Amino acid sequence: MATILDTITSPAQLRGLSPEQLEQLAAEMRRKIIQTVSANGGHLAPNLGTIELTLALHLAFDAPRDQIVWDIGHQAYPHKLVTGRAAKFHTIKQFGGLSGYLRRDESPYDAFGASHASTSISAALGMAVARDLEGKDFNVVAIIGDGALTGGMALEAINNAGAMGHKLIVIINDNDKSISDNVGALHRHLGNLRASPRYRKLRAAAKHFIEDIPVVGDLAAEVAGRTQRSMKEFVLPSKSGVIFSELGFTFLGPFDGHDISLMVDVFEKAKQLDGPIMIQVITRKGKGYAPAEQDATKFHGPGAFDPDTGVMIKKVGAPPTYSDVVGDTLVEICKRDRNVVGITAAMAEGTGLNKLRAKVPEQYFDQGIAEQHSVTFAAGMATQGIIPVAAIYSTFLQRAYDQVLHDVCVQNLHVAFLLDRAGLVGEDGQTQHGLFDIGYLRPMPNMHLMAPKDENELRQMIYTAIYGVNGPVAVRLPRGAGVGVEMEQTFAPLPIGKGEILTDPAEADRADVVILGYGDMALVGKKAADELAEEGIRAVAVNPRWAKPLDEELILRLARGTGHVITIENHMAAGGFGSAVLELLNAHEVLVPVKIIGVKDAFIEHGSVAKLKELTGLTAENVKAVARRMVRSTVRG
Ligand SMILES: Cc1ncc(C[n+]2csc(CCOP(=O)(O)OP(=O)(O)O)c2C)c(N)n1
Repeated sequence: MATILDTITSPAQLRGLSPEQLEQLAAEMRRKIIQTVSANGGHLAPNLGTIELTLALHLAFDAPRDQIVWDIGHQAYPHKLVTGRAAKFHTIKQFGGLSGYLRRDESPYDAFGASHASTSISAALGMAVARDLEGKDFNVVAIIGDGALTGGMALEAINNAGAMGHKLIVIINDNDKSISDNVGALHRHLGNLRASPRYRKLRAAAKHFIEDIPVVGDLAAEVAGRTQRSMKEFVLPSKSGVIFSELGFTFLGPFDGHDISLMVDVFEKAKQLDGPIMIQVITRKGKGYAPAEQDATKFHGPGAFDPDTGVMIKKVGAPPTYSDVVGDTLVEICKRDRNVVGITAAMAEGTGLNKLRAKVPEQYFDQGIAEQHSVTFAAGMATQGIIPVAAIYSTFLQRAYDQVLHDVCVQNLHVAFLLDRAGLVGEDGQTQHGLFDIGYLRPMPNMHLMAPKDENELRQMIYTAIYGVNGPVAVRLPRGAGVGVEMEQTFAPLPIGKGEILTDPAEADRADVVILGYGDMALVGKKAADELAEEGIRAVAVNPRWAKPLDEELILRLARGTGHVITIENHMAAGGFGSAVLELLNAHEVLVPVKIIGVKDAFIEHGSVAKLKELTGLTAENVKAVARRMVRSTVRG
């Protein structure tokens, strides 16, 4: 049977629906999101919480003329569903399909692209100021979660917007959660606003208040006639006691973010007010799907699951993930050494640090979605003799470039970074691939860089980063499961700047080509070398372990001996491991052909990691093809 959702190709159509039809549409959207995410994986709980908010936004505002700016965009599936993308929704996050986030090149309704947190208010303020400069007249609305509000950029933008005074509507989608429980004093403040007796009193007085708010036309009377439930949710714009009011915003709320007509009234009212306006709406993460309501953290961004039971579909017997190894190793080390601490920027589950939170909570710190602060906080701890281990996704550490450089590296402080999700991450696409970290960290003096070939080596590298290095050090690790090797029980620090030969070392100096596969590409290089041997091409495969310092002695020797060098890395070709090798050969005037295999100068789309590796040439097949081309004329034996 055709659904209402099937008929919606533009948000303007929503205005023709009755309140009952809107409720039905919300239910259909919920079903669609649960069905799709249970099959594809994706963000679930955040999207189930924003369905009514989205409908109200598109009823009250006239997108794409009015600019609707979602922070992060992981909660914008409902927005996709009502902006002409319902028919393609089943392709979300799949190769060639819809993005899991918002993109200006995907839809005119996506006013600003994102996936990294806390950008919405800055972007919206920029739009509002541009609008006023050009003498135009449209609304700009930013929707930001209480979690994303912990990011420094959001606070910088509020500071700026409150003083500039331009008309701008900021909606706080307050569900009391980040991925884990939210943290911070501002979060406590929002909680107090929700609970304060002052607001309860104001709710009771809402009727008078609504009549008093100056609005255009007959809206006040119409609003006053609505149900008691809607009425009591209205509260006065506060003049004091609310931090955002003190900073120059008109503050409205809190309101029930699942009450469509109430929110439409509030947004209509906000349209009539001047200057920066902030509206707190309360939503429930996972709304309408019991397993997600009960465990919003688990259902924040699940893989495939059974929609009837909420049970995750897991591969049985899969090796531990690299993040699991981070968590287990840190627990082991922190238990025996009170000087070591783990730091996360709101990514306890993603980085494995939730294990540390559970087992050694006094040596665990969640600083919120605040990578810059987390890094300098770590630097401060390091000045006092603590060894901080900051576990941050490669893509999110991009935020803290200067903090790593200025606060950690210049002062040569011993901070260990564990860069999770380094390399291609797959379905999260463009903005989330960890393809830039070697490039941004390698030029920094004092920095040490490592990447493991497997999960056991990761364990030893974490130990080495903590006890074997005295200064800034970063270990990059890929997304997902390890390769299934045996885990050594004892720790042994790895020598700094020393790689290992993976093929027969006795044959290394007689080889035709050396393949240097960095990190998770080491075993790809080894596979290629083994298969090339069957074709009569002698290749020596090396696991370099370190991108900085390089194993200069080994690389120079093998480059000179073989006369052909191939490097491969799960990273941009520009500025990465291969570039380091080229710089080394250049410095020593070793003029041999070098082929760097890495990601070319483009942002990589979403799709499975395997598919993306194939597309970018990060495969043994490609290494073999390159090796054949390079050494064909010199094959011996
Ligand atoms: C800079 C940055 N760090 C970390 C993340 C990972 N991340 C994605 S969603 C999320 C939680 C956001 O919480 P909130 O804004 O409250 O939205 P909710 O999911 O609760 O709706 C985090 C930490 C990110 N997107 N960007």
